[in-house]
Amino acid sequence: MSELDLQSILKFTVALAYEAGHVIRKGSEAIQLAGSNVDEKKNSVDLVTEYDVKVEELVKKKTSETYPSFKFIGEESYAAGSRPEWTDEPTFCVDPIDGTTNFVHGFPWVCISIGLIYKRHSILGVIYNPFLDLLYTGVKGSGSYVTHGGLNGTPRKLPFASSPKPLASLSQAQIAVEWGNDRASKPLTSRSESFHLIAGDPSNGVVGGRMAHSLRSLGSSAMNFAMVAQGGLDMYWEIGCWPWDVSAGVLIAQEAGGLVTGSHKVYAETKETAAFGDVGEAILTGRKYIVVRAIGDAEKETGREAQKRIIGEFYDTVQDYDAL
Ligand code: LIP
Repeated sequence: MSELDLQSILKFTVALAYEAGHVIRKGSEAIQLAGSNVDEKKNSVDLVTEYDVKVEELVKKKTSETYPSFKFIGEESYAAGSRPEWTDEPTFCVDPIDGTTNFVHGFPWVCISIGLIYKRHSILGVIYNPFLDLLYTGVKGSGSYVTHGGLNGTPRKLPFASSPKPLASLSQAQIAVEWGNDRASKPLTSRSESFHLIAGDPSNGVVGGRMAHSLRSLGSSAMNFAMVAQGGLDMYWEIGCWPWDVSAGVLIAQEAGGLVTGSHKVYAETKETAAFGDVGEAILTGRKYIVVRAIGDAEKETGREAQKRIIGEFYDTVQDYDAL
Protein backbone atom coordinates (compact mmCIF):
# COMPACT_ATOMS: atom_id res chain seq x y z
CA MET A 1 0.00 0.00 0.00
CA SER A 2 3.00 2.26 0.41
CA GLU A 3 2.76 3.01 -3.31
CA LEU A 4 -0.53 4.87 -2.65
CA ASP A 5 -0.51 8.07 -0.62
CA LEU A 6 -3.64 7.25 1.35
CA GLN A 7 -3.62 10.41 3.46
CA SER A 8 -3.61 12.59 0.39
CA ILE A 9 -6.32 10.45 -1.26
CA LEU A 10 -8.34 10.81 1.96
CA LYS A 11 -8.03 14.61 1.88
CA PHE A 12 -9.17 14.67 -1.75
CA THR A 13 -12.04 12.26 -1.09
CA VAL A 14 -13.29 14.19 1.94
CA ALA A 15 -13.33 17.47 -0.04
CA LEU A 16 -15.20 15.68 -2.82
CA ALA A 17 -17.73 14.21 -0.37
CA TYR A 18 -18.42 17.67 1.05
CA GLU A 19 -18.89 19.06 -2.46
CA ALA A 20 -21.22 16.21 -3.37
CA GLY A 21 -23.06 16.71 -0.07
CA HIS A 22 -23.81 20.27 -1.09
CA VAL A 23 -25.37 19.04 -4.35
CA ILE A 24 -27.38 16.41 -2.44
CA ARG A 25 -28.78 19.00 -0.04
CA LYS A 26 -29.69 21.40 -2.85
CA GLY A 27 -31.33 18.50 -4.65
CA SER A 28 -33.33 17.62 -1.57
CA GLU A 29 -34.58 21.19 -1.21
CA ALA A 30 -35.66 21.15 -4.85
CA ILE A 31 -37.42 17.80 -4.43
CA GLN A 32 -39.22 18.76 -1.23
CA LEU A 33 -40.32 22.13 -2.65
CA ALA A 34 -41.15 21.33 -6.21
CA GLY A 35 -40.99 17.58 -6.62
CA SER A 36 -38.65 15.87 -9.02
CA ASN A 37 -38.62 13.19 -11.58
CA VAL A 38 -38.20 9.98 -9.65
CA ASP A 39 -37.46 7.07 -11.92
CA GLU A 40 -37.68 3.38 -11.17
CA LYS A 41 -34.92 0.88 -11.84
CA LYS A 42 -35.74 -2.81 -11.34
CA ASN A 43 -39.16 -2.13 -9.75
CA SER A 44 -41.34 0.57 -8.17
CA VAL A 45 -39.36 0.63 -4.91
CA ASP A 46 -35.91 0.77 -6.53
CA LEU A 47 -35.68 4.52 -7.07
CA VAL A 48 -33.27 6.85 -8.83
CA THR A 49 -33.41 10.63 -9.20
CA GLU A 50 -31.63 13.08 -11.44
CA TYR A 51 -29.45 13.90 -8.40
CA ASP A 52 -28.10 10.36 -8.08
CA VAL A 53 -26.91 10.66 -11.66
CA LYS A 54 -25.64 14.24 -11.27
CA VAL A 55 -23.64 13.42 -8.13
CA GLU A 56 -22.11 10.31 -9.67
CA GLU A 57 -21.09 12.30 -12.75
CA LEU A 58 -19.42 14.89 -10.50
CA VAL A 59 -17.54 12.24 -8.54
CA LYS A 60 -16.51 10.35 -11.66
CA LYS A 61 -15.21 13.51 -13.34
CA LYS A 62 -13.23 14.70 -10.30
CA THR A 63 -11.75 11.30 -9.47
CA SER A 64 -10.69 10.70 -13.06
CA GLU A 65 -9.09 14.16 -13.32
CA THR A 66 -7.06 13.73 -10.13
CA TYR A 67 -6.43 9.98 -10.32
CA PRO A 68 -6.59 9.16 -14.03
CA SER A 69 -5.14 5.68 -13.59
CA PHE A 70 -7.70 4.62 -10.97
CA LYS A 71 -10.70 2.60 -12.06
CA PHE A 72 -14.28 3.48 -11.19
CA ILE A 73 -17.33 1.45 -10.17
CA GLY A 74 -20.49 3.43 -9.49
CA GLU A 75 -24.10 2.54 -8.81
CA GLU A 76 -25.54 4.65 -11.59
CA SER A 77 -22.82 3.78 -14.12
CA TYR A 78 -23.61 0.11 -13.38
CA ALA A 79 -27.33 0.78 -13.84
CA ALA A 80 -26.49 2.37 -17.18
CA GLY A 81 -24.68 -0.79 -18.30
CA SER A 82 -21.06 -0.27 -17.21
CA ARG A 83 -19.53 -3.56 -16.02
CA PRO A 84 -15.87 -2.87 -15.20
CA GLU A 85 -13.83 -5.96 -14.51
CA TRP A 86 -12.47 -6.34 -10.97
CA THR A 87 -8.68 -5.98 -10.95
CA ASP A 88 -5.89 -5.39 -8.42
CA GLU A 89 -5.74 -1.72 -9.49
CA PRO A 90 -6.96 1.09 -7.23
CA THR A 91 -10.69 1.48 -7.85
CA PHE A 92 -13.12 4.04 -6.52
CA CYS A 93 -16.40 2.35 -5.62
CA VAL A 94 -19.15 4.92 -5.28
CA ASP A 95 -22.76 5.18 -4.27
CA PRO A 96 -23.62 8.82 -5.03
CA ILE A 97 -26.74 8.77 -2.87
CA ASP A 98 -27.09 5.84 -0.53
CA GLY A 99 -30.59 5.94 0.89
CA THR A 100 -32.28 7.20 -2.26
CA THR A 101 -35.73 6.31 -0.92
CA ASN A 102 -35.00 8.39 2.19
CA PHE A 103 -33.76 11.18 -0.06
CA VAL A 104 -36.99 11.17 -2.03
CA HIS A 105 -39.06 11.18 1.16
CA GLY A 106 -37.00 13.79 3.02
CA PHE A 107 -35.88 11.34 5.73
CA PRO A 108 -32.36 12.47 6.64
CA TRP A 109 -30.49 9.14 6.66
CA VAL A 110 -28.86 9.78 3.32
CA CYS A 111 -25.19 9.85 2.41
CA ILE A 112 -22.60 9.63 -0.28
CA SER A 113 -20.39 6.58 0.07
CA ILE A 114 -16.94 6.51 -1.53
CA GLY A 115 -14.73 3.48 -1.05
CA LEU A 116 -11.29 2.89 -2.45
CA ILE A 117 -10.58 -0.73 -3.31
CA TYR A 118 -7.03 -1.90 -3.89
CA LYS A 119 -5.92 -5.46 -4.52
CA ARG A 120 -9.62 -6.33 -4.22
CA HIS A 121 -9.95 -5.08 -0.62
CA SER A 122 -11.35 -1.83 0.75
CA ILE A 123 -8.47 0.34 1.96
CA LEU A 124 -10.17 3.70 2.42
CA GLY A 125 -13.74 4.79 3.05
CA VAL A 126 -15.55 8.10 3.24
CA ILE A 127 -19.26 8.35 4.07
CA TYR A 128 -20.86 11.76 4.34
CA ASN A 129 -24.40 12.48 5.46
CA PRO A 130 -24.99 16.13 4.50
CA PHE A 131 -28.31 16.41 6.37
CA LEU A 132 -26.89 15.41 9.76
CA ASP A 133 -23.42 16.71 8.83
CA LEU A 134 -21.73 13.47 9.80
CA LEU A 135 -18.52 12.56 8.02
CA TYR A 136 -17.19 9.04 8.60
CA THR A 137 -13.69 8.27 7.39
CA GLY A 138 -11.39 5.30 7.59
CA VAL A 139 -7.99 4.41 6.24
CA LYS A 140 -6.55 0.91 6.39
CA GLY A 141 -4.28 0.64 9.40
CA SER A 142 -5.03 4.17 10.65
CA GLY A 143 -8.41 3.83 12.35
CA SER A 144 -11.75 5.41 11.58
CA TYR A 145 -13.31 8.66 12.70
CA VAL A 146 -16.48 10.71 12.65
CA THR A 147 -16.45 14.47 12.21
CA HIS A 148 -19.29 16.93 12.76
CA GLY A 149 -18.84 20.60 11.87
CA GLY A 150 -17.22 20.39 8.45
CA LEU A 151 -13.57 21.27 7.93
CA ASN A 152 -13.50 22.99 11.34
CA GLY A 153 -14.83 19.91 13.13
CA THR A 154 -12.64 17.71 15.31
CA PRO A 155 -12.53 14.09 14.21
CA ARG A 156 -13.65 11.70 16.94
CA LYS A 157 -12.16 8.23 16.95
CA LEU A 158 -14.43 5.21 16.50
CA PRO A 159 -15.85 3.39 18.26
CA PHE A 160 -17.00 5.90 20.86
CA ALA A 161 -16.56 3.41 23.70
CA SER A 162 -12.91 3.54 24.81
CA SER A 163 -13.25 0.00 26.02
CA PRO A 164 -15.92 -1.69 23.90
CA LYS A 165 -18.76 -3.25 25.86
CA PRO A 166 -19.34 -7.00 25.95
CA LEU A 167 -22.26 -8.50 24.03
CA ALA A 168 -23.49 -11.55 25.91
CA SER A 169 -26.12 -12.61 23.39
CA LEU A 170 -28.42 -11.43 20.63
CA SER A 171 -31.02 -10.65 23.29
CA GLN A 172 -28.95 -7.61 24.25
CA ALA A 173 -28.37 -6.36 20.75
CA GLN A 174 -29.76 -3.48 18.73
CA ILE A 175 -29.64 -4.79 15.17
CA ALA A 176 -30.06 -3.09 11.80
CA VAL A 177 -31.95 -5.03 9.15
CA GLU A 178 -33.45 -3.73 5.93
CA TRP A 179 -36.53 -4.41 3.83
CA GLY A 180 -34.47 -3.87 0.66
CA ASN A 181 -36.05 -3.50 -2.73
CA ASP A 182 -36.67 -7.15 -3.58
CA ARG A 183 -40.25 -7.76 -2.47
CA ALA A 184 -40.93 -11.08 -4.20
CA SER A 185 -42.59 -13.66 -1.99
CA LYS A 186 -39.59 -15.88 -1.23
CA PRO A 187 -37.12 -13.19 -0.06
CA LEU A 188 -39.86 -11.21 1.66
CA THR A 189 -41.04 -14.28 3.59
CA SER A 190 -37.49 -15.28 4.54
CA ARG A 191 -36.77 -11.75 5.71
CA SER A 192 -40.02 -11.34 7.66
CA GLU A 193 -39.71 -14.73 9.37
CA SER A 194 -36.12 -13.89 10.28
CA PHE A 195 -37.10 -10.53 11.77
CA HIS A 196 -39.92 -12.27 13.67
CA LEU A 197 -37.49 -14.67 15.33
CA ILE A 198 -34.89 -12.03 16.11
CA ALA A 199 -37.50 -9.80 17.78
CA GLY A 200 -39.86 -12.42 19.24
CA ASP A 201 -40.37 -13.31 22.90
CA PRO A 202 -39.63 -17.04 23.39
CA SER A 203 -41.47 -17.09 26.70
CA ASN A 204 -44.62 -15.81 25.07
CA GLY A 205 -45.18 -18.03 22.11
CA VAL A 206 -42.35 -17.23 19.69
CA VAL A 207 -40.56 -20.55 19.52
CA GLY A 208 -36.86 -19.90 18.91
CA GLY A 209 -37.32 -16.15 19.41
CA ARG A 210 -34.22 -14.22 20.49
CA MET A 211 -35.99 -11.13 21.76
CA ALA A 212 -33.23 -8.71 20.70
CA HIS A 213 -33.42 -5.24 22.25
CA SER A 214 -34.59 -3.86 18.93
CA LEU A 215 -34.46 -3.90 15.16
CA ARG A 216 -33.69 -0.73 13.17
CA SER A 217 -33.91 0.08 9.46
CA LEU A 218 -32.07 3.26 8.54
CA GLY A 219 -32.58 2.66 4.81
CA SER A 220 -28.91 3.13 3.96
CA SER A 221 -26.36 0.37 4.09
CA ALA A 222 -23.48 2.83 4.43
CA MET A 223 -25.16 4.56 7.40
CA ASN A 224 -25.80 1.19 9.03
CA PHE A 225 -22.11 0.29 8.76
CA ALA A 226 -21.16 3.72 10.13
CA MET A 227 -23.49 3.26 13.09
CA VAL A 228 -22.00 -0.16 13.85
CA ALA A 229 -18.52 1.41 13.68
CA GLN A 230 -19.67 4.09 16.13
CA GLY A 231 -21.31 1.58 18.48
CA GLY A 232 -24.91 2.85 18.19
CA LEU A 233 -25.83 -0.40 16.51
CA ASP A 234 -24.47 -3.73 17.66
CA MET A 235 -24.90 -5.44 14.30
CA TYR A 236 -26.21 -5.04 10.78
CA TRP A 237 -27.27 -7.79 8.35
CA GLU A 238 -28.54 -7.46 4.81
CA ILE A 239 -28.88 -9.55 1.67
CA GLY A 240 -29.16 -7.73 -1.64
CA CYS A 241 -26.77 -4.78 -1.36
CA TRP A 242 -23.98 -4.08 -3.81
CA PRO A 243 -20.28 -3.28 -3.48
CA TRP A 244 -20.92 0.48 -3.77
CA ASP A 245 -23.31 0.31 -0.80
CA VAL A 246 -20.74 -1.39 1.45
CA SER A 247 -17.15 -0.79 0.29
CA ALA A 248 -16.59 2.35 2.41
CA GLY A 249 -18.60 1.05 5.36
CA VAL A 250 -16.75 -2.26 5.53
CA LEU A 251 -13.40 -0.50 5.97
CA ILE A 252 -14.75 2.07 8.44
CA ALA A 253 -16.32 -0.69 10.55
CA GLN A 254 -13.21 -2.88 10.40
CA GLU A 255 -10.95 -0.01 11.43
CA ALA A 256 -13.26 0.58 14.41
CA GLY A 257 -12.74 -3.03 15.51
CA GLY A 258 -15.84 -4.41 13.81
CA LEU A 259 -15.96 -7.87 12.26
CA VAL A 260 -17.41 -8.14 8.76
CA THR A 261 -18.14 -11.29 6.83
CA GLY A 262 -20.50 -12.60 4.16
CA SER A 263 -23.19 -15.24 3.83
CA HIS A 264 -24.03 -18.19 6.08
CA LYS A 265 -21.80 -20.29 3.80
CA VAL A 266 -18.84 -17.90 3.97
CA TYR A 267 -19.21 -17.76 7.75
CA ALA A 268 -19.31 -21.56 8.08
CA GLU A 269 -16.36 -22.07 5.75
CA THR A 270 -14.07 -19.40 7.20
CA LYS A 271 -14.92 -19.07 10.89
CA GLU A 272 -12.13 -21.40 12.04
CA THR A 273 -9.58 -20.12 9.54
CA ALA A 274 -7.27 -17.13 9.26
CA ALA A 275 -9.50 -15.88 6.43
CA PHE A 276 -12.37 -15.13 8.84
CA GLY A 277 -13.10 -11.41 8.64
CA ASP A 278 -10.97 -10.93 5.53
CA VAL A 279 -13.32 -9.11 3.15
CA GLY A 280 -12.07 -9.44 -0.41
CA GLU A 281 -13.74 -9.41 -3.80
CA ALA A 282 -15.89 -12.51 -3.14
CA ILE A 283 -17.57 -10.97 -0.11
CA LEU A 284 -17.69 -7.43 -1.51
CA THR A 285 -19.52 -8.70 -4.59
CA GLY A 286 -21.38 -11.51 -2.78
CA ARG A 287 -24.39 -9.34 -1.86
CA LYS A 288 -24.70 -10.83 1.64
CA TYR A 289 -23.17 -8.90 4.50
CA ILE A 290 -23.04 -9.04 8.25
CA VAL A 291 -21.07 -6.79 10.61
CA VAL A 292 -20.72 -6.84 14.39
CA ARG A 293 -19.30 -3.93 16.39
CA ALA A 294 -16.08 -4.05 18.39
CA ILE A 295 -16.42 -6.17 21.52
CA GLY A 296 -13.90 -6.00 24.34
CA ASP A 297 -11.89 -8.99 25.47
CA ALA A 298 -13.30 -10.73 28.55
CA GLU A 299 -11.67 -13.19 30.91
CA LYS A 300 -12.99 -16.27 29.14
CA GLU A 301 -13.52 -15.00 25.62
CA THR A 302 -11.65 -12.61 23.34
CA GLY A 303 -13.62 -9.89 21.56
CA ARG A 304 -13.10 -11.69 18.28
CA GLU A 305 -14.43 -14.96 19.69
CA ALA A 306 -17.46 -13.06 20.95
CA GLN A 307 -18.02 -11.52 17.50
CA LYS A 308 -17.84 -15.00 15.96
CA ARG A 309 -20.24 -16.40 18.54
CA ILE A 310 -22.76 -13.60 17.98
CA ILE A 311 -22.68 -14.08 14.20
CA GLY A 312 -23.16 -17.82 14.74
CA GLU A 313 -26.16 -17.17 16.96
CA PHE A 314 -27.58 -14.76 14.41
CA TYR A 315 -27.05 -17.08 11.44
CA ASP A 316 -28.63 -19.95 13.40
CA THR A 317 -31.73 -17.76 13.67
CA VAL A 318 -32.17 -16.09 10.28
CA GLN A 319 -32.79 -17.62 6.86
CA ASP A 320 -30.41 -17.32 3.94
CA TYR A 321 -31.90 -16.56 0.53
CA ASP A 322 -30.67 -15.49 -2.87
CA ALA A 323 -30.46 -11.84 -3.82
CA LEU A 324 -32.07 -10.89 -7.10
C1 LIP B 1 -30.07 1.15 -0.56
C2 LIP B 1 -29.26 0.34 0.42
C3 LIP B 1 -30.14 -0.25 1.49
C4 LIP B 1 -31.14 -1.18 0.85
C5 LIP B 1 -31.97 -0.40 -0.14
C6 LIP B 1 -31.11 0.25 -1.20
P1 LIP B 1 -29.63 2.94 -2.54
O1 LIP B 1 -29.23 1.68 -1.57
O2 LIP B 1 -28.28 1.14 1.02
O3 LIP B 1 -29.35 -0.95 2.43
O4 LIP B 1 -31.95 -1.77 1.82
O5 LIP B 1 -32.88 -1.26 -0.77
O6 LIP B 1 -30.47 -0.71 -1.98
O7 LIP B 1 -30.45 2.32 -3.62
O8 LIP B 1 -30.37 3.91 -1.75
O9 LIP B 1 -28.32 3.41 -3.03
